[in-house]
Amino acid sequence: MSEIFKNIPEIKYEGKDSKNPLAFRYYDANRVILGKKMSEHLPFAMAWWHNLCAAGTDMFGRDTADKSFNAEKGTMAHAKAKVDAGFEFMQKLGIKYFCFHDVDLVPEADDIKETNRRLDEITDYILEKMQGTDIKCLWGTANMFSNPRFMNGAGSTSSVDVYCFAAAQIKKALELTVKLGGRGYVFWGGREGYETLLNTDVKFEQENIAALMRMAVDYGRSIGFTGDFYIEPKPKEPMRHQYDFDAATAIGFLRQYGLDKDFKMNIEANHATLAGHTFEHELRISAINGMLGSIDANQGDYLLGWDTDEFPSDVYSATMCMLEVLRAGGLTGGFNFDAKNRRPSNTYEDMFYGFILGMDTFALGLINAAKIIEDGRLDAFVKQKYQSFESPVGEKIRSGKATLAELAARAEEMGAPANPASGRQEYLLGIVNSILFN
Ligand code: XUL
Ligand code: CO
Repeated sequence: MSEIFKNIPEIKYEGKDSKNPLAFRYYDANRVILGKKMSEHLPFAMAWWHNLCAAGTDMFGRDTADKSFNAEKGTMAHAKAKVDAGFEFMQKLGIKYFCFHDVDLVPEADDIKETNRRLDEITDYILEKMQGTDIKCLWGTANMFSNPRFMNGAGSTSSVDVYCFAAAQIKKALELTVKLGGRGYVFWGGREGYETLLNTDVKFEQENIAALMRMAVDYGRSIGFTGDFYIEPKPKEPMRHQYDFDAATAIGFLRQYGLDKDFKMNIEANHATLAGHTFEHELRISAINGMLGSIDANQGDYLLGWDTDEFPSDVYSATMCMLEVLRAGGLTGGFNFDAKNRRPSNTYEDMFYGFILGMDTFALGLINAAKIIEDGRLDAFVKQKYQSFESPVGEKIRSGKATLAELAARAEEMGAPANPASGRQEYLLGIVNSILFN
């Protein structure tokens, strides 16, 4: 098999002073931080769709990049060329995981039996390529949003036939995920939402989505899938209202339908900001509910109201993310670069620059977050902020033993309480800056 990225060497760590564009300045796989190697803290993944499929087409113009990898697009030869390109790419960067949608792997045929045959063939080929490497699948998923049949949704569709088709795709994608050793299985509800209540029965649709997820869990467990199912929340785009608006909404939904034991969140940075939250807010909400599973590592543009899927470069945001991840004890999933090059960044080198940028940004985030934890001032401040609850009445409240009447009696006896102590936000932000830019 011939090399595809001929001019690109293996990307190595060269340290912060390196001017070599094809080297890491901060991501040093073997460097130990808080007792674990960077590569263990940061299980990075390549998104098949952006990296090997998307070539720059947008609403106003066609492809700018060549992702044919020397094969004719739309053929199985091209599907295999993408596997070759993907493995060469991951190996040159030291990436150990990939994520896929069914239709990223092969061209979809008119007959699902033929599509599934193609999927069997390509995953046999991927398995072959995996041998002798330590590359594995992070998660798989079924694309239930691109084909026109899903215009009214998949689990939320008005057509029972489309619902069955979605079930067939999930069944196959689960089998492939198991075959490729996947850690997780994702539901991103791209079309699971609505444009107007005038034509929508929200309760009916949500019940059907939950039923489909329940069937997916039952089937997954029956074929030996022991990983996590994930919901990837997103508030809007493509739909005006999406049911998995944010982590809190998705967690409430999972609890309502008894799916919370099998599911966790796959939090995407750009989806968080579209929901009007910070990335770290979504991570915190997931973590405190025991549902922080995996991360789609990208970033949005604060000036634009849609999902731009940029490679992460915001070190501050990555630091806040890694603080949440470290405090949660790590991820059972990983960091999937659900990110694409900007349309004019259209060469093979740019594909590597995107990943080098993202990996270095998260390495810096990890280094900084570890320093913030070791410094201890932020944690100490938060602990001390709630200290008044360590009193006898505070402990009674915390252990659920207090009554409203008893607290009211205490308040009446006490008179007006003093204002709580300062929140010291500017002081704390200063600490973060001093640690980041020492
Ligand atoms: C879309 C998105 C998807 C999911 C997988 O915004 O993030 O690519 O990650 O379907
Ligand atoms: Co995503």
